[in-house]
Amino acid sequence: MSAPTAVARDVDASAADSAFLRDVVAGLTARPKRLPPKYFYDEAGARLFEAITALPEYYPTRCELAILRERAPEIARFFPAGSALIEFGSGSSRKVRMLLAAAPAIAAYVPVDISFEMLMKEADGLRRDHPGLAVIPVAADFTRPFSLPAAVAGAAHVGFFPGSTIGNFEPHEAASFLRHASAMLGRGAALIIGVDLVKDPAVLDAAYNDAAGVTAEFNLNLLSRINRELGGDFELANFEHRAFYDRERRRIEMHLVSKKRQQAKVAGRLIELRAGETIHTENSYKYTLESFPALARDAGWSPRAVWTDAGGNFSVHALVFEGKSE
Ligand code: AVJ
Repeated sequence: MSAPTAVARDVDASAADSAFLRDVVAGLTARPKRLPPKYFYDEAGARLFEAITALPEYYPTRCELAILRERAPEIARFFPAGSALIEFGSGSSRKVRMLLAAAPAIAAYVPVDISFEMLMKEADGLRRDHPGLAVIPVAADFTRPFSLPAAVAGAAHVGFFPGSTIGNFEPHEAASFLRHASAMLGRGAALIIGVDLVKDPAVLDAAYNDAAGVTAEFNLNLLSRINRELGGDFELANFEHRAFYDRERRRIEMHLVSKKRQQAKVAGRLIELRAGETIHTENSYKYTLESFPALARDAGWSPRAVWTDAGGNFSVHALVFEGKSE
């Protein structure tokens, strides 16, 4: 397969801008106030997230990388010769590189991400390091249905969704994402997916309340982004980061807490906050080695394998879509 250079750009810049504006206005005028976590990742946010992954308290990235490194040959058995690997929310290509190194049979790599700049940069590097691989980036919001490039229509499809990004979805949204993914990848497809595990709440707490304050900066950057891109006037010093584990819901919640009664303007709209009122910016659901496969099964996938790190902190699952007759 030759390496196409064309890029499918599902989200044009202005459509993406207006979705951001719409979601911000809807979230800040709702009760309780909320903002979707997918907007954390502008350029500054993506950089801050990379810094989070290197923090001593933030175990998920290190644990997942260890699993991928050690288990790549076993994972590679799910990649048929000539298959296309589709990564949802590719960001930096560190993780996929471990799979590509162990699976020379992969013919095409389709990274899907909202950050166009990141996609282009990473694609160049991968083409250089894997001259035989067709790298076909798609700039799209993978939380909504999008179409696969025509160039991989005939290939076997394997999805890759690392990082426990699925933890950002409500369980019912996670199930509908998995159903969309099976419809898009098609009968016989596999999905390799990283899922963070339920564990000692103190460990979870520390991972989202790091001593260096990088997670706080990452959370607050959402308000900076609103200021920059939507002409907001949030005073960052008037907000603080809060993250805690809810044992019943098995999720980390992140909030921005208003330190005092205040007002802010966003796109000409007045937003009022009480002292102590919070903006809920993220949920990060944790699963068990039973609860995630059960969710996947309900969404039509057959769990085939699961790998964890030595400490049992993180899991990587292999699911197969056998495609029941409709
Ligand atoms: C990228 C969604 C997996 O939930 O751990 C890290 C994002 N938020 N620190 C996570 C995040 C705060 C991360 N995910």
